[in-house]
This record gives sequence, C-alpha cells and structure tokens, in this order.
Amino acid sequence: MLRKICMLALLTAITVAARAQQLKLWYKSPAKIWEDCTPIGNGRIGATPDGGITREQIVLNDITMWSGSPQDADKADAHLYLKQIQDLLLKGDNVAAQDIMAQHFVCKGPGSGEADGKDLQYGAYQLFGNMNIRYDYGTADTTATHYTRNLLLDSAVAHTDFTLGNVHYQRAYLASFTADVIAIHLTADQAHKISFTLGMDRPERFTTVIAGNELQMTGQLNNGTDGKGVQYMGRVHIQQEGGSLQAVGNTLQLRNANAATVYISLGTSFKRPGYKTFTAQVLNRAMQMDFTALQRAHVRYYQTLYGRAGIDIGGGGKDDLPTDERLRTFENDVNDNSLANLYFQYGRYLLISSTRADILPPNLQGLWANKVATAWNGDYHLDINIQMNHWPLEVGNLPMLNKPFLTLVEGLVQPGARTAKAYYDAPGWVAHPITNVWGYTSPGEGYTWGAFTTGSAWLCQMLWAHYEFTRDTAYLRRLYPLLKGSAAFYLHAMVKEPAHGWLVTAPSNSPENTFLLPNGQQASVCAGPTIDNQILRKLFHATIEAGNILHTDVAFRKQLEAAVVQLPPNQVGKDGRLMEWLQEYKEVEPHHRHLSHLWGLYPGDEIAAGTPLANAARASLEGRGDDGTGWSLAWKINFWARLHDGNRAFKLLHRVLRPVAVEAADHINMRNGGGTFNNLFNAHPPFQIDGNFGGAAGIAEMLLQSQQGYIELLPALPDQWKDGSFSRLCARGGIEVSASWRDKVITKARFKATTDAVLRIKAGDVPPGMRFSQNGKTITPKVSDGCLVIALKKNTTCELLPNT
Ligand code: FUC
Repeated sequence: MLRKICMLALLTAITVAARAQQLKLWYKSPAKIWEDCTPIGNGRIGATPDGGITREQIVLNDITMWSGSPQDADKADAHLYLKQIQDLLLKGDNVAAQDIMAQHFVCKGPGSGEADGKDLQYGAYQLFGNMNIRYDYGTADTTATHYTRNLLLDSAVAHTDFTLGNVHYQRAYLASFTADVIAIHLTADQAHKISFTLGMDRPERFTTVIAGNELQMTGQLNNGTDGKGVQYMGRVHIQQEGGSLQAVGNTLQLRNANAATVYISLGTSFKRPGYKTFTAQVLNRAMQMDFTALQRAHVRYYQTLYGRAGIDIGGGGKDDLPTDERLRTFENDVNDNSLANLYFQYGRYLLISSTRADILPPNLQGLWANKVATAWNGDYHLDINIQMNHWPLEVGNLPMLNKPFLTLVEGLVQPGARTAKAYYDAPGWVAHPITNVWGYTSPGEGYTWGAFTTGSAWLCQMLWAHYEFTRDTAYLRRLYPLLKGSAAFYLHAMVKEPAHGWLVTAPSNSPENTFLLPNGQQASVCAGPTIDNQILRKLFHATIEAGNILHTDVAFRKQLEAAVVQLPPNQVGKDGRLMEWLQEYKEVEPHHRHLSHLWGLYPGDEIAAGTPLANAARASLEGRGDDGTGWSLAWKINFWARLHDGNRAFKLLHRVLRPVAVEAADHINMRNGGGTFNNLFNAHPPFQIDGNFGGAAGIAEMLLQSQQGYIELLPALPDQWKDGSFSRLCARGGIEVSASWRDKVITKARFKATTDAVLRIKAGDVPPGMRFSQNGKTITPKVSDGCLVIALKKNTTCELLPNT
C-alpha cells in the first residue's frame, strides 16, 4: 500500500512539475520590429501580430508560399571530368581540381542565385502578405495604459490587451490546428467600441478585391521561367456582434461593433490545384464556429502534442519580467532557471507550429517570413540547418512531426538519381548542400561550398534516428529504399586514396570551410573530409541494420560491410585536435562557425565521452571558441552536453540567449554575434530558426542521452540546475523517461516502454539507496556491461525509487 502511495506521489510529482508552469512570452509595448512579434502557426499557416494600438500589422504566412519551379540544373556531362578532378585531389593539387570544378562540377545556371533566388527557378520562400488594421477609437488621444502583449505556450494563443479612454480592449490571435484558419478575436468591455479598417497587401504580385463581404488577395509568384509560378489566395471575413460592416475601396470597415472575429483563410496551388475552393470551404466551415468554440478545439488538439513532454528546472525564475527585459537581465545574471523551461518548450512550440503531416518541414525560418526575398531564400540547407530543425523532435516526444521531413526527402530521390548519374555516373541518389520545395539536388553554384556530398546521407541519418527512437518497423519499410539508394550512391562514388587505401568521397567539402595547402594556397574542395567519413559510417551501419531487420538485400549488405571498414578512421592531429580533413591542414578561419568534423560527437554517436577521441573533440571545440552564429552556438551546447560538461553547455546556452541589437535583424553576420531576438527567435543573425531547435535539443541533451546503447540520466547537468524534473523525454529504443533530481542527484525516475523494449541504464547514473519497482513490486535488474537491464513490454512502466 505504502509503495502504491509512493508511486502515485511520484507520478503526480513528475507530471505536475512539468505542468505547473505557465509558460509565456510577454511584453509591455507593441513590437517595434518584426522580430519582436509573437509567432503563431498551425504547421501550415501562421502569423506574427505586432500588437499595434492604432495601427497593427500582422504578417501572414503559408509554408507553401514558394516562388521558383522544378528544374534540371545538372550538367549532364559533368561525370566526364570526375576522374580528372579525383586524380588531382588525391595528388594534392586541390587548386587545379577546383579550376575544373568551377567550370564543370557546379550546377547548370545560376542555382540559388547566391542566396538571392526569388526570381530564379530555384525560388524563395516568402511572406504570404501583410494584414494592415487601422483602429479607430473615436478620440484623438490614443494613449493606452496597462498594455500587455503575450503568447501563451500552453494554449498557442497570443493576446494584446490595453486600456484606452477607460475602455479595456482585448485581442486574441490563433492559427487553428483544427479549423485551419487564422482567427483574431477583438473585444472591449463597453458596447460599440470596436471600429477598424482592415486591408491586405504584399510587396509585389498581388491584387485585392472585395467580393460580397469578403476581402480577397490573389496573385501568382514568379516561377523563374515564364512568370507563372505558384498561385495563391487569401480570404478574410469579419463576423461582428453589433455595429456595421462595409467595404471601402479594397478594405473592410467595421464600425461600432461590440466584438468581432476576423477569420483568415490562406492557400496556394502548391500540390493543391483546388486551392480556391479549399480556402472557401475552410473559411465557411470555420465561420460556423464562434471564437470560443474555435479556440477550445484548437487548444485541445494542440495540447495533445505540446503536453507530451516538459521540463522544470527548479530554483526560481524571472517569469514576472517581460521577455525582452528578461533576456537583458539574463545576460548579466544567470539566476533565471525557468528561462530554460521556456526556451525548451518554445522550441517544441515552434516545431509544432511550423510543420504538419504531409506538407513541408520547417524551413530556415520555420514558417515565419516577412519579406519576399527571405535570407538564403528561406530554403533547406543540408549541411546543418534542416537537420538541426529536427533535433528536438524525437527526444522532445514529437515523433509524428517527422513525416513532412520524410516526404521532402522522398521527393529528392528521383531528381537525386539524375544528379547522381550526371556528376558521378553512379546509381542511387544524392543531394548537395541546398534544396528547395522543387526537389533541387544539383551541386551549388559555387564549388567552395556547393560540392558537399554527404548532405543527403545526413538526411538519411536523421530519418533513421526516428527508427532508433521508435522502433517502428512499418516506418522502416518506407524508409529503407531511401537508405539503400543513398548507400548505393556512395558505395559507387567513393574512390581509394593512395596513402592508406581508404575509401573516400571526392570531390567534397568540409561544409563551407577553407584550408591552407602545404604550399600556402587556399582551397575548399577536398577528398574524404572527416564529416563524410563519419556520416557514411553511420549510413552504412544503419542500412545494414535496416536490411537485417527487414530480411532483405543480403548481398548488398555484404558489400556495405566490406566498405564500411575501409572508410578513413577519425584522426587526431599533432595539436591534439580532431582532424577536419584527411591531411592536417590549417584552417583559414580558425573560429569558423561550422564544426563538421565533430559530427561523430553530435548528432552522430561514434565519439563517446571519456574516450581519447572525445578529448580530441574537446580540443577542437576549444580551438573554435565559444562564439559563433546562432546555430553554431546551439550546436556547441549539444557538443558540450555529449562531452558531459554541463557547465560549459550552460555557458553556450547563455550565449544563445544573448540579446542581439535591433540592427541584427537586417544584417547577415557569418562569423559571430549569434543570439536571440526579443521574441526569442534565434539570431544567426539575421533570424534563422535552426538555433531555436538546436538550443531546445541541447537542453534535452543535458538531461538525458541514449546514443551509446544505454540511457544516461542527467549526463551534463550544470551546477546552476541543482534541482528539477523532466517529463516524458524520449530515449532510443522506444522509452519515455521522466525524472526528478535534487542537489544534482536523481531522486526518482520513471521509464515507459512505447514498444516492447529493453531498458538499459548506465549503472553509474543510478545513485546508491535506490531500487527499481514494477507494478508496486521491487525488481532486480540484470547487470551487463556497466548497465542495469530490464525488459519492458509495450505500454508498461517501471520506476526508480528511493529505498525508503
Ligand atoms: C549554411 C551556414 C550559414 C547559414 C546558411 C543558411 O550555409 O553556413 O551560416 O546558416 O546555411
């Protein structure tokens, strides 16, 4: 009985701890720049209201709002030059190899247009449009008091509240997960006080009309050939209580209403030729519901995702400070533990809000863009960015959000097979460092960065991670052809390097980095950069394991087994650092933002804490320093967590949360200056969402790891996080883990199997004086290889409890 009570108390403590928080972003004044605005989104459409008092701008987004079109950017006879390039690289004449590459081994045509591809076939993700609202308070004095603006993470609803002339006004904004519209609800605590004029526009390519009571915006983006690209339509309806509504020019004007709801329906022709009917149907259906019903359904659905995991770093926090002030305070005073809770859940919130089954994965800005020419075309970069966007997904218990990513990668197989033939005369499929929604797989337009060859294998590793976490064999069956096609490509495309007989990729880059050849010349193209070797080891092992599980392709597996041992091993240089290239080159920029050669430490798993290679990785990290762009800082949190250095990981988290100046919004900084905008969007700068996701993943990595075949509890806990708990983070092997700790020592934990699983816990992470319990009975785990081992059937749990 007592045990049962203990168990109940444990369960309650863990879930309550995670739920007790009211996590929100909040501010005392309207947004001054777009990066102050609170983002809402339902995975397909979204908005960023600025909360203006007399004028409000609400940027609207649709994740399919892409210019450009499918294209064949492959140079069909590139493979004729491959051997020559490879020979030169293996001889050490990288510069001569590059000269040939500049002509023959880049894409055909302008590619991404040096990150300015809006009017090219490459295209760009862009804003849908702006909704502009002019409020009329019937008074010249529009000074507001008691102003607040917030975004509630528990409900995915944003608000603006203020008092003006003794009237209290409230606006609520949501991007409904269930009704698929954006809705804004406006109320006042006195009758007849809601008056506004509402219009829509965008910087180019749009027409607005009023049809009946409906404001419509339509247009067509450039496809980069004849101008006839993606078509779009936005529809806006206002449902009012009292007052009068009329069309004035191309705007809707509401006068003296008691309350109003603005319903916004957005759609494009991207994979939806019937977008006009779709937007009408969605709008009509949504308007059957009043705002309260709409909000209730929205919140209920959202919480089924959001509520799947949480953390609660105890020891206080400054939740009562407005978020912008809070960031500034945290810069000099790290005693704000609940900021980590907020940042972790904000990452999960952004992920839930920016991707949705079978549409598209979050792009460089997730779902939120306020320009037509988004930085780097707002595309999908395969040399860190799209992968980082998915890092918190598995550990953060949102595995279902993996689908759009899988669909995007599946779309690369066909064009990637054409690219594989054209450049390497190889079977299978390959993609280079950038892609878009049109299946771009060709190399980039510049060989210094565009020759990176294993971005597509890295995609496979990410998709394989979903299997590692879930053990879902139906999923594995769908994934397997992708793995096989990718492995087949590299198997064929690699060559033997002469010094050791290792199998290497050639040509390739260590992403975006440049080195000095022994003769002092600078080069970027190389053979067998460390990252390629690490990624391919993982890809080959994963493909072998997958083939094994699915009982298929014995002969192919044998080939992979023979090849995988011929990949170059990780090498340590004279200076003790892990080598980034096959040779010990000096890098041109020692603090370069990419840390590609540490891939094997994170997200890979071949470098484990406490090993000599981990020391080399540490030396490399020390060499690169603790500054960087937003995503680079976020990556470093994960690296330090994997090295089990919690305090250093915390230092990097602190860096990620460094407030950036307003000017950072419009300037690209490639070297350092990463940090966070007022709305907690990560700053590369400019805004780039990968750092948000990398940061959230890093926090989880500090609390739980499972990449070495066993669970590590609190592997990198900083001194700052003395007490706390987390709930339902996921470990590989289909296990949800919840735990509490005090004075940095585990006090209780719970493990739930989401499939038939073998729970393996690092024995050293279980403090003395604790026991395992299942169904109220103490159980004794087996001990094997330094782990405590317990078999768990699907949907069963076991607990780790204090002995008394
Ligand atoms: C890679 C990075 C840049 C930037 C871009 C979108 O090229 O090297 O820093 O994040 O992607």
